[in-house]
Parts: sequence; C-alpha cells; structure tokens
Amino acid sequence: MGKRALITGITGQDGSYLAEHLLSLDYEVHGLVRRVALADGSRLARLEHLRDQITLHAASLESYPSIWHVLGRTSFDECYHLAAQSYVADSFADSFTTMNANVCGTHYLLEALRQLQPRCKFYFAGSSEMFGKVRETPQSETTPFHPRSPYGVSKATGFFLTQNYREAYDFFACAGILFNHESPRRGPEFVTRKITRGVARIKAGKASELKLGNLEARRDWGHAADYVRAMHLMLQQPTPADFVVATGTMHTVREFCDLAFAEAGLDYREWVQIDPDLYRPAEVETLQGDASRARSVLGWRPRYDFQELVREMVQSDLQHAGAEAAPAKPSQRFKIVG
Ligand code: G4F
Repeated sequence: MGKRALITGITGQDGSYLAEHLLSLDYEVHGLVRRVALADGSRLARLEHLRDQITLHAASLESYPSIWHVLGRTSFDECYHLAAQSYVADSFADSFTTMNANVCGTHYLLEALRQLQPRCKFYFAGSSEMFGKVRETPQSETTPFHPRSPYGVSKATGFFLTQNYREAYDFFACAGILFNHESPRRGPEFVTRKITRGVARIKAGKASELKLGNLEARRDWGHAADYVRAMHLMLQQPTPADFVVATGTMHTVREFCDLAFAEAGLDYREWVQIDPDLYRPAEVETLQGDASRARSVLGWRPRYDFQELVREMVQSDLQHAGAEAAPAKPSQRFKIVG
C-alpha cells in the first residue's frame, strides 16, 4: 500500500473522483463524513462503487473535537480539504452557515493538523469565485481577489488561512484556484446539471419547460475528473504553491443550453424560460482562467473539451431519466470508523 490520504467532502462530485484517482495510484483512501450523512445511504451514492476500498470516519468540520479525534487516531500523508457549502446562491440566502462551515471548518482542520500531524501535506479547494468582479481577464495566480458573494468571501478567507499556515508554520499547504468543473456527478442545483437534467426530463416527457436565470453569464467549464488530477499533482511538488486550474476557454450559459438541448435533438429556445427570481443579488459575469503555471510546473492539461463535457452529461442524464424516482437504499457495507 502506498500513501494514506484523508479527503473531506469525499461524498461530493470532486471527492468521489479524487478517491478513484488516488486508489488508482495505490493510495489508502479515507474520508471524513458527517454522522448524519453516514446514516443516509443516498448521500453516499457517488461512492457506492468504491465501498470496499475506502474507510469513512464520522466527524463534522463544525466540531473541532471530532476532527481532533480522527487525526489523533490515524496518521495521513496528505489531506485534501474539499468539504464546503459550495452553492453560491445559497450563500446569499444564509451567509452565516456558509461562513461557519467554510471558514471555521478550514481553520479547525488546519490547526488540528498543525498540532497533531505537522508533516501531513494539505490541499485547500479554493475557487475562481474569489476573483468575483474580475480585475483582469484571464485570471491567474497574481490576479487580485474581489469576491461577489458570501461564498466567495468564505473561500478567499480559507485561501488566506492556508497561505498563512504555510508562511507562519512552515506547513506544506497549497490552494488550488479551481474554475467551474462539472460532470454527470454534479449536484442538480448547479446550472450545468440543472440544464442537462432538464433536457432529459423534457425528452422523457416529464417536464415541459426549464426555468433559468442569467443566460449571459460566462464561465470557464472543465471536467471534474481532470481537475482532481491537478489537486494530487500540487501535493507532489518539492515546495508548496497555489495554482489556477482552468481550461482557458469561456462559454455563456446560453451556449451551454444550446449545445445540451441540441445533443437531444431539441431547440433550447422552445423550452427555456427566464425566471428573474433566479438572478443573483451580485453576479460574477465572466470567469476565464489562465492555467499556464499548472501547465508548466505540474505538467497538467485537461483531457476533456467543452463539447465532450456537455455530451457526457446529457447522455448520462438521458440514460437515467427513467430511473430518477427510484428511492436510494441505505448502505451498510462501507467500512466506518467511530
Ligand atoms: O452553476 P453555478 O451555480 O455555479 P457558480 O456560481 O459559477 O459556482 C460554481 O463554480 C465555482 C467556481 O467558479 C465554485 F467555487 C462554486 O462552488 C460552484 O461550483 O452558476 C453558474 C452561472 C452563474 O452566473 C448563475 O447566475 O450560471 C448562472 N445561472 C443562470 N441560471 C444559474 C441559473 N445558476 C444556477 N445554479 N441555476 C440557474 O437556474
């Protein structure tokens, strides 16, 4: 067995792809999961196919003692901190929950690692939302932050906490500044999956329209499976540093709709309705990343392009459209500690 890694947020899109990637590299993979999620099989759905290969620890990032307990019991070579309240629109609705989870959770984890496992390498999932009202395009590691949502503020704070632990305590801590990354495992609240699920429901005769907000917002969308490779590469470097991870190409939400509906033989203009309630109080209009540093230092390149990403998501949702209502069965087969 190779190295041992701990992933927070292992039940999410990125966590499940990262767990797969690390297992393929012969890592021993552990995840931190809230007790309430462990009791509800549907929240472990993205990990079902890995259930015999990973170990889950019950802990909450809101509880310092629970993190301390896990880190006091098992030592790790690498820690990937992906857990967060990551839906931007929700962060406007309840900014306090977002700040508590994203800022305090990161701080508790960093401090517990510093006290108990100072040689464990640490990855923080930063976000292009930190650039917010962008000062330049494309955005790189030197572009100043100007977050436009409580979520963006919380991620910028986590980024600076990570940087401060690196500088003050000589801790191997890095942040990835990840631009939007999607996949068939993306949560249905995010615009890409909302669209591809909407396409499948319309095609299956289960819906007659799709309500969306700002169609002119522009994003740099990549595939999550590509982006987790960059996370791992960051922790294999001789010195810790922060990296932008992006494709460098930008598309509007409208273009995503156009392509996704066309993939199912539909014209989005006949099905998409604009709902002003889905506009955000403060919008990030454009995001486009410059990942030259990741390319030259990490040797990282995305393997998927935009068309392949959209096609894979639509095809997956079309396949599952008939099975959507099936209830998830709780699983007892995971190895759970604590
Ligand atoms: O898919 P979104 O909700 O993603 P957003 O806000 O860009 O954030 C995602 O990417 C970040 C990286 O930059 C992550 F840090 C973050 O955790 C998350 O993964 O919205 C994308 C765009 C926005 O401009 C939004 O206003 O799509 C626009 N949009 C238009 N109609 C919509 C909708 N977004 C959602 N979720 N739902 C709509 O109906």
